[in-house]
Amino acid sequence: MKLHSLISLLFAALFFSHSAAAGSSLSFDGAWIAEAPPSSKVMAAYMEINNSSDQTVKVVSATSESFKRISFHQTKNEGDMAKMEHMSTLTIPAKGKLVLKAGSHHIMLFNPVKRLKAGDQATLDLKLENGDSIKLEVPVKKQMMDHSHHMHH
Ligand SMILES: [Cu+2]
Repeated sequence: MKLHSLISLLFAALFFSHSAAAGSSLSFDGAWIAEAPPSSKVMAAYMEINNSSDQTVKVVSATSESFKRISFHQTKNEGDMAKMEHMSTLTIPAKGKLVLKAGSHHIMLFNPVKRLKAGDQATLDLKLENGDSIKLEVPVKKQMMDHSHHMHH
């Protein structure tokens, strides 16, 4: 990692340590990444995103040094089958919130660069439609037993 990116990472970590993005109306509560079995090529991130502004805010992409690829999904139930649908954006309504949780909207994290276990952290870079970007430090936690498991293959 180059020094300037390290510095900006540290700066962002300080700046966003209260989970509020400067210049943005979004706040992030209870963000976590579910620990996955060692063989797993995919993990999921959950959080609640609140939008205090009068305008809809869209997250258009996400990247991380910890994962090769990130996309946004929504789980839909069709009979007994839970199907994941790709979403091009995470859309947070004006004066509203978007809840990312198991069985619903989530951030899908593909191909971890190294195994992430409970207690580890990953940095997610979220890019907004207006060009702003937000860095989130997200802790990895053990998945609760009652969470439906991700079927991705
Ligand atoms: Cu998914």
